Amino acid sequence: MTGRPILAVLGGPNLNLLGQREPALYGTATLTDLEALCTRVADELGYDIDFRQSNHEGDLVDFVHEIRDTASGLVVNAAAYTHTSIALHDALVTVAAPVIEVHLTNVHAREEFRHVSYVAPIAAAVVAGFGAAGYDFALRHLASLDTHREIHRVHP
Ligand code: CA2
Repeated sequence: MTGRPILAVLGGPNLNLLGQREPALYGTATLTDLEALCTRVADELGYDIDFRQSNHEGDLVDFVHEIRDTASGLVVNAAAYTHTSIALHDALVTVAAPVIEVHLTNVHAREEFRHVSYVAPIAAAVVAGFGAAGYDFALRHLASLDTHREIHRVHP
């Protein structure tokens, strides 16, 4: 492999509004802040980040296809599509690397329709309710699951 291995982060609909609306629920960090956090953590762990967000279900499916054979791990916050998308579920099944489902909020303490997840059955772990810190935890866990990690690392 040339260059550093990649951890992918996928965000679903309305996450582009982070920091602009509903700060009491979703916090004050913007999507750009979240990307910066993920980039910093991944860099510390010896990875590059491929960070994407889309409001469109098919785009999310296409992104999963793009990274399914190349990423060393995937963090996915599919937002509302978590609770509805069989198409995204079917795409995530094909990802070779571990997938971690992340939610900023504790979806289990919210409306009942948010208790259902089509992502969770294929996820190695689920993180909910830790805000932006959940992305930090998820990336570190993905790195710990990466059996090629010692080969990737340039510095001990
Ligand atoms: O808690 C999470 O991370 C969610 O995935 C966020 C989704 C929601 O549909 C899920 O049930 C749980 C919502 C995405 C963010 O939507 C915003 C709406 C307005 C302002 C800021 C963000």
